[in-house]
Amino acid sequence: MAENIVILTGAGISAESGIKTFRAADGLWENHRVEDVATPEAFLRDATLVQTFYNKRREQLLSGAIKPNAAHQALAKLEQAFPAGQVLLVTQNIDNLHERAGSRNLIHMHGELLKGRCQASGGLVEVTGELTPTLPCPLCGAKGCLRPHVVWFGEMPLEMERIYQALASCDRFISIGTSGNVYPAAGFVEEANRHGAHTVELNLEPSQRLTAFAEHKHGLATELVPAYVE
Ligand code: BJW
Repeated sequence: MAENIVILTGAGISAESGIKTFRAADGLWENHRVEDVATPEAFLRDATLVQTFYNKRREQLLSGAIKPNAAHQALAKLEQAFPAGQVLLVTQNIDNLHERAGSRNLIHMHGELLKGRCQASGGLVEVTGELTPTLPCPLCGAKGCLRPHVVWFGEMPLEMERIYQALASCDRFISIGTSGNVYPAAGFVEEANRHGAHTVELNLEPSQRLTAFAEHKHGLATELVPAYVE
């Protein structure tokens, strides 16, 4: 098939692997809305609270209980079935389940939980333990300089130029497991439509952006995704 495909994934694809989504009724984190924790202002106000939020999620991801599911695996297989570069996977998720399933042409537009960023140099380091406000940064030596390598509200998501280039030349855009609440990702469907792509939503329930998609199917990612891509 001579097709260029862009796939956008959100928290819903990792839900059946045991990672909570953000906006489900029980998606609150110790009574905080993600909008109140995932901001640079929250980090300035209370770095310990924000670091603890990410430390707990990192610990869960590394616990061994969280594994890629059939939806992650189906997307990795899809990429392998196409010539290199024709399938681009853009994830809003900061977990590492797509790469563990075997996806390689992958952009983490909201960052990665297993990386820390030096606030002085912008350099990245692998993180497999806890970040704390007193931990010395291995890059610059300053205490508490490392922040989670994640994109908070008000910050620019990563690799946007590459994503918009891919959207401009794709034949098919598939959005999986995302509520369509958070921009710029929620606007990718319009961008793909504008360039003539066929647009598809696969989600548990109709998303905020439902009417923008040419096709939509609703149900569990582990059932919908393998059935759609295989
Ligand atoms: C299943 C399932 C199963 C469940 N199977 N499905 C108005 C217009 C445009 C923009 C804005 C605006 N007002 C404000 C903004 C900007 C803001 C924004 O969008 N705010 C909205 C709240 C309105 N956006 C930003 O600030 C972004 N940056 C930006 O715009 O920069 C521009 C800029 C310009 C100039 C200067 C500077 C900047 C940055 C957004 C960063 C988002 N970060 C987070 C946290 C990242 C780290 C972390 O993980 O902690 O990213 S917030 C959180 O939401 C996380 C997610 O990636 C993101 C999206 O959530 P997602 O994945 O959709 O999850 P849910 O829970 O919402 O939905 C899950 C879905 O799955 C549901 O629909 C379920 O039904 C489904 N599901 N189980 C299939 N088994």
